[in-house]
Amino acid sequence: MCPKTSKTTPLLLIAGICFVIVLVVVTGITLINNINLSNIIRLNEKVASDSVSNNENQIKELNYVNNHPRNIYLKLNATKDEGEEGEHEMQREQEQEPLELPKISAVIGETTPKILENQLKNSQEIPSVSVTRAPFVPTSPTLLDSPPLPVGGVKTNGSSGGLIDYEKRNQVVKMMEHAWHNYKLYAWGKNELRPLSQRPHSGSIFGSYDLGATIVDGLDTLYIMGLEKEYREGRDWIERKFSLDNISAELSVFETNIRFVGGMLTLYAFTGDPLYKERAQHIADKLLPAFQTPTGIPYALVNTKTGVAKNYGWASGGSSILSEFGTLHLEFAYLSDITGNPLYRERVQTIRQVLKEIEKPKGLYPNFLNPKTGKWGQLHMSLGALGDSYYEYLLKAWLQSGQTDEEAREMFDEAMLAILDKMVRTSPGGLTYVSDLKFDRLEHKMDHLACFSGGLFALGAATRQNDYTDKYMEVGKGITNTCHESYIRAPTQLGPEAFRFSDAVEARALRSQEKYYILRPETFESYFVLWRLTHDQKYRDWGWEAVLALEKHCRTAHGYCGLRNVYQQEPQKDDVQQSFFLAETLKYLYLLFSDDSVLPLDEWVFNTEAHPLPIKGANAYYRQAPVTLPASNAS
Ligand code: DMJ
Repeated sequence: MCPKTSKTTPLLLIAGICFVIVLVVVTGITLINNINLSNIIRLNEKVASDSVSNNENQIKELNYVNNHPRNIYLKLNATKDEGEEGEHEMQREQEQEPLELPKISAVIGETTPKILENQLKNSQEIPSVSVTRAPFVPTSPTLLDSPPLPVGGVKTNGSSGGLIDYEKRNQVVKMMEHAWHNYKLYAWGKNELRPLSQRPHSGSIFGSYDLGATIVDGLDTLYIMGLEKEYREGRDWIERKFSLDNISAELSVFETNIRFVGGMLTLYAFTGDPLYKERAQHIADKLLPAFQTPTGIPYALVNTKTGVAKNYGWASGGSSILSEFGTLHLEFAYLSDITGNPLYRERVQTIRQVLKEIEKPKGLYPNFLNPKTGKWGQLHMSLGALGDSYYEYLLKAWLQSGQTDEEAREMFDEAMLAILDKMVRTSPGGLTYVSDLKFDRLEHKMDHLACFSGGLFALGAATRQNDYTDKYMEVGKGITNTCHESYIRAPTQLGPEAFRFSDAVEARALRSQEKYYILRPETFESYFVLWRLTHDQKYRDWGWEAVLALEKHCRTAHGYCGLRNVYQQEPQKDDVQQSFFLAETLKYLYLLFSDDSVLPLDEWVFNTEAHPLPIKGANAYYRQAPVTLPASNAS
């Protein structure tokens, strides 16, 4: 027995091991498949359950169609126009431009509209598409008890302003649907989407928590585009899931303000839905501890649970950053007005006073300021990264106030004149650009971020007639043209993160870390503003070139990605669909092909994340509340 047993034992052992290996492999494969599958199923179920909403609430709280700005305009006009004629006008308008909810668009080549398909074949050629006259929509709702319109609103010239380019605008709507549906499928409730890997992206700017950044940032774009079903899903998620209570996230005060507070405020202005006002205040309250500094200049980061705030280690000896603490004014001022609590406005007014009184080297604002000492850090100045939206908010605070905040306009003009003198230059090839300034040395480089300033200069020119008006407009057009050049000098027709000017190159990135494009909106923002102000067809043509380039290079089967190098014919994609692609890029492109009555510039002012806020005294959506709460020193 013994010898027999000893012979068969190794065979049995080998057979046993083989069996176990096969079992492990088969189980593993099954598990992986199940995990992938169950992830998708779970996400779908989550989306579905998050979206289930009680019908009664929907009707009571959303009243989407009735509250849509376009329909309020129509209603107000119908009442104003008396009797049957007004009603017929309203009916005709609705017939001409139905609130169509197109189906999710598929990958290029499957359901791409003919117009786009043809043009993708030859993206240099901009075809002349017949442009239909837009239905008449009054641009100013009845102002009820509001004061009269301030003198000197945004003026437009030209005669083609009332036109919608339906085909191109519809294409932008389809892009929005593609971006949204894929976010919904693979990253619902998370911050952003990774389209290539079909999973969520957790960008560090949102901390490590699931704050639904794409939902909050993109929701007003859905609303403006009339994508009602998607809008409702987002609104329901905010109601059910969005809260900063009981989490210990370290949030960027700036990013949280422009995307989350800004997004909620716009939604409140559009709908009057108290949910958004409550959430905007909830978020802003979590940011308040960051303002507890000796100067009142806030820190960059704040912990939502402990209230502990701090600055970035890399920012010039513990400094706060100009573009961050200087880009809170619009949201905080408006929040005070709709809540009746002056505290928020007081906080940003303190920042304003510090910046007004401090000595400015050569009239310029350095990018870094120490919140403890109130002294400037490194003397680096920029209209791009670290500086940009501070200048934007000076002009826009004045506009938002109905042009009564004269201090803001003065500070804007002083700053822009210094920038014109010390930082704006013309290249040998005749391109206007804004350099960075480091101590006394010009760095002949312009960030993509600074491309918003084309629109900013033009908006400054259009809203006040003074000695600088012509210069502002000339520079605004020049910068916008230069940014367009930075796009068309790249084979992808999309612009790099930064571009340089030297004897050898113009409007071109030189360093590898400057060659990427992350779906940024700034150039299109300037096309939109310049289009509204001049009605020069070239801005729409440039915008359409961009749509074609985005479709060709950035679109994937599961959303939109940035590119690692715009100078390659077939660039690698970065696998991130930024929330600002939905909030800004697609919104500005949509508005570029809309007529002027959609968010007219003398009634709405866009925050730096493209969330439109109403202008006081000029816009019935301002929804000012009576002052009820005393300001408090505590935060
Ligand atoms: C956005 O978050 C805002 O436009 C901000 O002002 C700058 N950066 C991004 C878009 O590029």
